[in-house]
Amino acid sequence: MKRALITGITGQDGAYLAKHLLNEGYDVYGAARRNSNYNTERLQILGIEKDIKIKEFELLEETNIRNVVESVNPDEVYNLGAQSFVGASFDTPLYTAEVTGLGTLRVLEAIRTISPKTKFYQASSSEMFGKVMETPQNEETPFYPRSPYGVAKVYSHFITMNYRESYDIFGCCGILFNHESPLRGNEFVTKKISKAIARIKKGKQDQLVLGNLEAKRDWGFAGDYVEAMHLMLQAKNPDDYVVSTGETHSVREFVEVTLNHAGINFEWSGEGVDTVAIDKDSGKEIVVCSKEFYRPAEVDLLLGDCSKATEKLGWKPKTKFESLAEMMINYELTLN
Ligand code: NAP
Ligand code: F7E
Repeated sequence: MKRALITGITGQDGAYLAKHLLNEGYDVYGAARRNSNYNTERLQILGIEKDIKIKEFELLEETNIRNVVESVNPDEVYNLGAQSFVGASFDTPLYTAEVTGLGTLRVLEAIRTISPKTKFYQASSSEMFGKVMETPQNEETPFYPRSPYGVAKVYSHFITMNYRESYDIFGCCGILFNHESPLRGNEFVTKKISKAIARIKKGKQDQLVLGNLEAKRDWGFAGDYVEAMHLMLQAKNPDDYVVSTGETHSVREFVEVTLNHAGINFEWSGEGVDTVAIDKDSGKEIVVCSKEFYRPAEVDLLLGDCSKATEKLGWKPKTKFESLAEMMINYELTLN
């Protein structure tokens, strides 16, 4: 039985990856921060909480990381732990660099010195492309990050490549484009939209306040993407791969599809920060914009080319944009 250690087990991807690895017959260890409690809500929702062995873990603590790697002695480490919210990284740039950047190095150093045969997956991000140098973006596209988060991920990406080239560590970077699900954190825009629109539909909330509606993202389903993470560590040689859907849609389109699925009759009015969506039945402004949710520097357009992952790993996205939005709003509508 193979042993996997997942950092960030309590996050969206940690939960889906753990479920996938359990299905593949793995012994799964979850590395999690303990505040007063472990936050195992997503593992509970997927019904796998009891199948995961939790290890107390903090990406800022070198000794703790070493102890966890030594005690688990994993065949594979998936480093998903990070301060992953781009917006917050502008307010906490040093903390983000420590966790999302140097945290990766701490894990790699533990592997290099304690268990160099352990395979390592790094959660790289399309945010590294930032102000994109070409479209679509692939593994050869130069990076131009636009946030402290993106910069920290570029560091983690290159340090993983460097440990592969310097010490022969089996390290792979998955350059994953945005991926969403009903388990997405509440602050990310797709979850914020689906949650608020379901509440508006049920009469529990009046308005949804957003930032830049024109930003475009290549949005896929997290459940599909964790399969690519696993496949990367099963390949003969370590390498880096883009994981994406090959479609791009704006935040505005996500709002539109979600309102349509919720059965809300609406029309847009105004431009830029003055844009509003009006409920045609009630005449109320149900979506408005505010500068509060704009970022100091924006990533305007992301569109991935995952042909290398398809060709070399046999991976393909299964869930399209509309089905993803439908899955998310349906989940929210069924909640109380
Ligand atoms: P997420 O839901 O925000 O989960 C992040 C995880 O990291 C949580 O389990 C969190 O634990 C943990 N964590 C945060 N700070 C930590 C620290 N100091 N020490 C140990 N653990 C810490 O993120 P996700 O969407 O699942 O994404 C997984 C990874 O992929 C992240 O590295 C993210 O940056 C990257 N990524 C995500 C996407 C995407 O679209 N989802 C795309 C590309 C790359 P708590 O529960 O204790 O906060
Ligand atoms: O924003 C715009 C915002 O926060 C998407 C992380 O998983 O994917 C994620 O980063 C877009 C941006 O995701 C609001 O300005 C408008 O253009 O959902 P998001 P993100 O920044 O793309 C990458 C690949 C990661 O690696 C990250 O970890 O939506 N937007 N209005 C808004 N965004 C938010 N959050 N809230 C708004 O009100």
